[in-house]
Amino acid sequence: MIKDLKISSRNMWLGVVSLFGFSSPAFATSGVVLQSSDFVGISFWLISMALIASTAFFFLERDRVAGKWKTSLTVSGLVTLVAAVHYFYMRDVWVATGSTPTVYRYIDWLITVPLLMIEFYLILAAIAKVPGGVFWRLMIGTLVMLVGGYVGEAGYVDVMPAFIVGMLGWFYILYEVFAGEASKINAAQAPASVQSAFKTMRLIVTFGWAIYPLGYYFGYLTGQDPASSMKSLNIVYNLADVLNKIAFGVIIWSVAVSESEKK
Ligand SMILES: *C/C=C(C)/C=C/C=C(C)/C=C/C1=C(C)CCCC1(C)C
Repeated sequence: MIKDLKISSRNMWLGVVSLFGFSSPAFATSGVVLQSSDFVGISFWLISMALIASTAFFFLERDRVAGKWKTSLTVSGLVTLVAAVHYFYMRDVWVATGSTPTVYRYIDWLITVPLLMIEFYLILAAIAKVPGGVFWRLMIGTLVMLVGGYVGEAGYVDVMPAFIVGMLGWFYILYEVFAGEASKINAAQAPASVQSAFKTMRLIVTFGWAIYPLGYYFGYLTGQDPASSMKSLNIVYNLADVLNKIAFGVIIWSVAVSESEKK
């Protein structure tokens, strides 16, 4: 009896679908529809759908990989799921009011960025013994980066000093994955496929993540008029999310599949 309650990937996915099914009517209440000229709004729509599809994909593909990789795929699916729900709200704010959904954006990042950092830890933990300090240092870097960004974008602190604090948090993460303990464990103990995934993941954290401070720069630091700078800000953040949430998950999926099929 009890063992029938075991949660399979398929049941997990059915749960998610029903969640979306029940909650979606609530999002159509603003009364304003998407305009064909609203390219930022269109990007919110496209990406919210891509995030749902990715969530289904990562959860279903759990069945295909070896046990020690399943958590990594679950976490990838959670990242895209949490982001999808936030995109529904952000999309409505943008389409209905034309204003930047800063609070939803940062609540999303506050959950998804730590989950992405956990992925680094998990892919190493699948193949080696990793001290907890690695995990905490990645978390501290994340918090400094996001709190810096938020107090700047929400107007609590001048945009420039807030930006600098955020950059320092990001550099600290880069230090950990390129020169710190995480990178040493990877170089010393990981099999070739994990090493190459780790390297690709850290390139994403370097170049993919660099798109966000660029978005902030175009949004707040160029002195353009706010109507057009808010368009650039949102389109840049949206495109960055495709790479850093969906592509990042696909990389993990591909190493998990290739390591699982190895005999
Ligand atoms: C899924 C969401 C992700 C991966 C978000 C990442 C966000 C960043 C890397 C943000 C970085 C920022 C700085 C490095 C400086 C300050 C401004 C931020 C917060 C945009």
